[in-house]
Amino acid sequence: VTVKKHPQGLEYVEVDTDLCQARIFMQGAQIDRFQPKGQAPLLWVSSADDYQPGSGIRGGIPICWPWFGMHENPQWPQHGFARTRLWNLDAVQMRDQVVELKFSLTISDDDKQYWAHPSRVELIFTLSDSLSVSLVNTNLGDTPINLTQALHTYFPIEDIHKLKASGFNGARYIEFGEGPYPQAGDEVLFDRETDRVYTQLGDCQLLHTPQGIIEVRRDNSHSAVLWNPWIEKSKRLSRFNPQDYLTMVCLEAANVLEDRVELAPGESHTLSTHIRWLPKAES
Ligand code: TA6
Repeated sequence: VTVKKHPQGLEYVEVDTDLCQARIFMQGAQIDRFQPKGQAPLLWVSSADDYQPGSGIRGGIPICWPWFGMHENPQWPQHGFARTRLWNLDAVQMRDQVVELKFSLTISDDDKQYWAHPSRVELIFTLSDSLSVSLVNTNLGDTPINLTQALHTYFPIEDIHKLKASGFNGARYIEFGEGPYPQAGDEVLFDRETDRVYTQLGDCQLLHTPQGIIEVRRDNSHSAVLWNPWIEKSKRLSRFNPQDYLTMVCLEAANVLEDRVELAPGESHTLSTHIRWLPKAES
């Protein structure tokens, strides 16, 4: 585990063990690389990203906190402010080639316009041949805290036309922020812009690619976002190539809508996502 500086100035922690390679930037505590040894990368990053400080990296796992999406105040940044702030690296532990990194964000005075609650927010990465990320909120004040959040994970897939996502049975979803909350089927195929917020969602979804399955599990989350910008929106996105939509999909562990986080004084909440690769059984 070493701390390095990217040519564009951002500092990052590099992990290289017998089990995996990974890279996590101090800005946003944003992981942009995770690759189990001998396997393909499990996170996607756009080659159009210039790693300029001040905006989240287009890929890996940007943190949406302390709100998901647009705030009711349209002047406030989409997906909150945590992903553009410098987080502190508080602890590094390694046991049997498994690395755990703990980051925390201190709310600075100019953030108090957005977030005036005495609280602690931490991000814990557990890196082995799979990837676990936990977002821990603790209410240190004497008034209730109410927030929405997401681990906005970008996954690499070979071809969006061949991707099947499954595990949505029984959930309800809204598309592009509008109702009417249709009941979801188990599987999703992609042939257009997809921007769905699922609620009442089971804790495991699968991304079926020709080479194998990416398994995505969530703890303490009953909501998730499934997103592919498709052709037109791809042209409007920053740090994104027009063809990028063909090889990526976002499946985001979330606490949004009625699944938002409400913390009484002294209470904590941990949102986790667990990502692992299941190779196609050697046929
Ligand atoms: O999670 C889906 C989404 O809300 C999309 O609507 C799109 O805005 C995406 O997030 C990316 O947002 P960003 O602010 O990172 O460009």
